[in-house]
Amino acid sequence: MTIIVTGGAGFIGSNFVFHMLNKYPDYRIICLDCLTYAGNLSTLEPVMDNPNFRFVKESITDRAAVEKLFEEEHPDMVVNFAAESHVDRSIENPQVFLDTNIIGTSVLMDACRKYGIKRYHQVSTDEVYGDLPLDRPDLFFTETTPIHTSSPYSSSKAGADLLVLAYHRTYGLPVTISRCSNNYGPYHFPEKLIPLMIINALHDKPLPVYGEGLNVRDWLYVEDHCKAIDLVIHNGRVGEVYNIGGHNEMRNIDIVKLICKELGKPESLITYVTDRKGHDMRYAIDPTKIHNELGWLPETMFADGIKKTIKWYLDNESWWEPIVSGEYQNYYEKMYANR
Ligand code: NAD
Ligand code: TDX
Repeated sequence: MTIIVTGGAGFIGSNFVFHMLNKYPDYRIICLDCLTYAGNLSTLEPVMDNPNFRFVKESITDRAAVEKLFEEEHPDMVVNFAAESHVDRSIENPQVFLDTNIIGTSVLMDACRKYGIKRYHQVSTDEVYGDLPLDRPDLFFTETTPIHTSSPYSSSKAGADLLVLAYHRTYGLPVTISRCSNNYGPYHFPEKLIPLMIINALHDKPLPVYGEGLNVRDWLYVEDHCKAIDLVIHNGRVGEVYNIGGHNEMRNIDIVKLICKELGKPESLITYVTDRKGHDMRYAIDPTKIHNELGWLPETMFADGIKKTIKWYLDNESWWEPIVSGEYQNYYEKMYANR
């Protein structure tokens, strides 16, 4: 089995590469990643010398490069993680989100049509369903909840999902889609809530909470997401969407307070800043379908996962320090200067 994993130098993709190489020693895993600001080759260092692993630095939007890779490797599957993934960046500059997330997806699927594929899997997000009101804790996203996006990021992901389903119906491409809630864990880029708060707290810097911090996210430990995708690509039904989430809803402010407590830092570091434009209030996944059909259940409780994650950031400063001290610093100044 040969699998192209796009975006494998990013947060979830790299965790998925490790999971697959560990679990299937006879699989060949090809990581296709153009290394944007969010891609980090040092993350993949532990597997670079593995004979079953190959890294290819190309963009999923580059048709010629993608076709060349298909000709060389004859993949059985493509699992597409490659994306622009940060909502705040999409509000500043939507264009690259459309290029990568929509056009890139179509380029990959065109290659799958041209060369043949057993499975094309699209890694999508619960954000395509929009948000839920805070006063209706009884409501959850199911696979039939209408697409109703809020940000350029989620709109680009929704556009890609619709294209994937259209390629299935029109061309019979054997596709699956998974829509997951917020992930956390090792190798999470420090522009996202949890790693940003951990690293700021370690530096005794202000902890910028958007609005009142009451927005709710449904957090899933990244390994549980990888296991779910593994099940979907092997046993999921072609043409189907699977929601992935762990009923682990938390308010942002409670997460930030928990991080302060775990690190022994004062809550006085918390600073309320101008809210994100179009900020989604609550995400909450109903994972009944993947549980009933594929037997998936999350294994890591948030209380344990957040401790493991904080410990990972404490133990792996050499991974995040170059990010925080380099170009990302310019981004940080720009995004938070006038908030
Ligand atoms: P990330 O930003 O950490 O990583 C994205 C990776 O894609 C990087 O390695 C980057 O270099 C690569 N990439 C970007 N543009 C590319 C291109 N044109 N060609 C090749 N590679 C390119 O993202 P992540 O958080 O790991 O998310 C991975 C996927 O999972 C995304 O599709 C995202 O929408 C989805 N998702 C993420 C979450 C979450 O909580 N992080 C939740 C649900 C779904
Ligand atoms: O500094 C911050 N302060 C803050 O209050 C940041 C970076 C975020 N927040 C809030 C905004 C959100 O309500 O925390 C919450 C989580 O924010 P992000 O980490 O940016 O994640 P989110 O916008 O929920 O999107 C994430 O989950 C779904 C991923 O980035 C997406 O790629 C995924 O599809």
